[in-house]
Amino acid sequence: METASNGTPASYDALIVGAGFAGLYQLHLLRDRLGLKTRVLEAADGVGGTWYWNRYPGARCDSESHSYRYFFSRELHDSWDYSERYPGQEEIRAYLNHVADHLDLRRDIQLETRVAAAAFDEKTNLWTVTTKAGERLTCRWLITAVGCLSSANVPDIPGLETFKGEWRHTGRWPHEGVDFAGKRVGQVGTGSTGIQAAPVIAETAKTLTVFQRTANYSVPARNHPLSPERKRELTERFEEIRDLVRSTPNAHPFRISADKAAEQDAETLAQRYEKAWEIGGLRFRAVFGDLLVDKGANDTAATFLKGKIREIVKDPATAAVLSNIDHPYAAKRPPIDTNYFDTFNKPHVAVIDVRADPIKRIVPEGIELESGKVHELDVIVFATGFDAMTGPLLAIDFEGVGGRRLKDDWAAGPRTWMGVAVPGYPNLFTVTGPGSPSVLANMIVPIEQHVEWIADCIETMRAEGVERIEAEPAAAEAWMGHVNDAANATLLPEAGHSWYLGANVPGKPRVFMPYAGGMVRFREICDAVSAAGYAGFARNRPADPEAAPPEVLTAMVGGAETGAGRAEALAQGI
Ligand code: N01
Repeated sequence: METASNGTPASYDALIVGAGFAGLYQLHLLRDRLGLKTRVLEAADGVGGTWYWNRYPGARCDSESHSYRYFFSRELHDSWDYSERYPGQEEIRAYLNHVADHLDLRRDIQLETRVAAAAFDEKTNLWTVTTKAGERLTCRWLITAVGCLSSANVPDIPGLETFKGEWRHTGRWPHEGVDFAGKRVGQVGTGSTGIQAAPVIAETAKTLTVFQRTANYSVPARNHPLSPERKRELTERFEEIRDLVRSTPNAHPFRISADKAAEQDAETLAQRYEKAWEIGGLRFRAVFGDLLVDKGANDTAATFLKGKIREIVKDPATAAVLSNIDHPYAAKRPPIDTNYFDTFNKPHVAVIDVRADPIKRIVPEGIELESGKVHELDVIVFATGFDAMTGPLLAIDFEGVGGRRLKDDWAAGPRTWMGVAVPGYPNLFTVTGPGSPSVLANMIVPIEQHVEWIADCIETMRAEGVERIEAEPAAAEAWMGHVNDAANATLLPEAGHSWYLGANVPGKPRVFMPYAGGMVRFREICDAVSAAGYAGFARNRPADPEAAPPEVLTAMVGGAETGAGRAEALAQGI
């Protein structure tokens, strides 16, 4: 590999930050299809992105394995089999290592390289990227593939530094694992991660105490090994599965029913929910089409799921704490589990309601609550989530035109054009940035779509001699307005403590960040924008603060039209 020498930054056509699903595919397209001199900069010492870092007990993907893989190449597809209905962390990491080898990507990936800053030079239209180690590299095109959930959120609880035991965050889990045998373990957090981790931690811990602030729904995953016949069938049906995930709003390999819960009688509801519970997984969400737009409809699912908790958990007081859920089903990302609620039937497992008696501080012996009660612990596991979507981008000090800083520009919330471009930061592309469907969809599908759209855009700019492309401010304004409308047409904002809104990080602006209008609609909008000559982008000139929002967007998302029909259409992504 080339390195900087004599103080002159090494120069590239394109630099990509991150070697997860997005970064690997972006490298392949830019290097192997466009012929660009490209390098990936990755903080970790291996590829895998989120699947490199999240090695906590029970880490497994909630998307089914036949949909959680690249679809751009039949040959690549046929070179790999997953072994279970849902792929585990180790297996996904092995898959991504396989991809890196299969496509000969490693020679252009620079590991153990954390990007600290990036500055755009208006004279040359080049970015200069500075790594934490002080290396400088320049490029024309800068692509962030940093993931949505990669900045660990360790809560600022006073006294953590005094704790005598060991503490860990699930998103920064040590490679050698954590030995819970004979230990008193406290777990803070009951999101998707905590719900996966608790049953596995309980297998070896002496005691497990789960500190729950917000009770959560969960549906059994019903994971199982895939038989050789099933694997063969999934390989043979590649095209069908690919077309299905690309044609459904949430990019999962199943369709959302058009039936409405609100129109069913009690018996039908019970039958349909019971069947969906038996099938398990995120498919539960798709059993009726109105669950996320109609509170009455949602209540029927919520009542069923709370009833299941009370059925499974034997101790009524424990069941009451676990089922005391304050938000509509799936308004927060719905977890799926393996034996989560049943774990609380074990005599050495307990749940503590820290909304009723909040965590006051951490003391050398463990966790102290406001009531003065101290839970003595040897290990604390923080399953407390991430500074989602904006966190990984703001961890880089981006300097755009005229010395502007991204952290200032986004002080009141992120501003992007379609989640992929930011006004004031030319030639920067953000794969699954804020305003993209990303986390509301099966991530692989938006990732492939963004990466391909970005490669097509760069290819077109090069063919047309464009050295600078920048989102117009009005396009970003209009887009964020549409992102907001799409969220407000659903019940999603009703979970006021959700990370979709940034509410889990104290001081973070409350802005609904992912695009809830659906992956199908999103793809159509992106395609229309490029077909219209990259509408909403200034090319070879500074952005125009007076420019109108792109007509193509206004035409596709409508004006001030409101009402149930529009709400339902906007909510098709859920
Ligand atoms: O994080 P979360 P996560 N005191 O933010 C609690 C993806 N994922 O890591 O709700 C006490 O959802 C917090 O409580 P509250 C998936 O998209 C995917 O679980 O803020 N508690 C909550 O219970 C998911 O949504 C997969 O009141 C505190 C928990 O910690 C996303 O990652 C698997 C606290 C955090 O839940 C994030 O999930 C796992 C405090 N100070 C995750 N601070 C797969 O598909 C926070 N909490 C594999």
